[in-house]
Amino acid sequence: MQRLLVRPPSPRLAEGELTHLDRVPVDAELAGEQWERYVAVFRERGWSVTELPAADEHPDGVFVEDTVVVFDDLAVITRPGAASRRGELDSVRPVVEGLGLDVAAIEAPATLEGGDVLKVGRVAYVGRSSRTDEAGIDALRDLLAPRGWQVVAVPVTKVLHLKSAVTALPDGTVVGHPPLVDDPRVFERFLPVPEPEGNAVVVLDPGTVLMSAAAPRSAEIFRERGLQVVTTPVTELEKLEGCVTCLSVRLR
Ligand code: CIR
Repeated sequence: MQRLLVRPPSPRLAEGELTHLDRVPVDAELAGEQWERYVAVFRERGWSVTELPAADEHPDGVFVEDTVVVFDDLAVITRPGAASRRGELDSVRPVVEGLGLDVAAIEAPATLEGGDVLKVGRVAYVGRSSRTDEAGIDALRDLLAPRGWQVVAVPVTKVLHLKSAVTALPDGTVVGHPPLVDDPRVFERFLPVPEPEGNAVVVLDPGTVLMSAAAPRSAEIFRERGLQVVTTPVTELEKLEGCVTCLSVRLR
């Protein structure tokens, strides 16, 4: 069964962390509507949705992808590099344990955020970013090597997370907007897209991807490759350096 983990946006979303973008006004009500529409895309396709308890005191709590990464039956609770985000973990662990997964954690002082982890086949590309450090990458490698995963560290200096720069299509082709990608040559296959919001795709099924409504030319490129493309507006989340991937954890 396909399961989605999400958390509703906090009314304090506008106070979330910003690293590469300037703060602009955020419409919290519109953010809530956009989040509902995002979740509905999955529900309509038969995904089971597990809602984490609201954590309104954590402005960035909606970006749940950063707090847990799942590899087969193993859930790795992360340790965010942003100290303001560590309190989000308290409500993640019990929910993940309730799903019957093995649970491991990145331990202090190492840091790792899920937005830095891009899975392509049995390879986990991990961004060495302002949020994920070498110790976090090593800890993930120690957890994953016995389970047949390869961990490949890649530099991230131009955006917040690795997945703010690149994600992968169902066939494993990595897509990204070149000005935001440190080194596209680390990926076996790389497809450039013309819009910054076009780099973020969520695989809904082997023939369908979900992406931001803000990247119509990138969507057209994916359609020309034979993919169905579902788009949804996430403007208010993009203002906080979020995107379609970071709003959920997908369990398949
Ligand atoms: C942060 O800076 O932590 C949030 N404002 C945005 C997190 C986005 N997460 C992601 O791309 N995985």
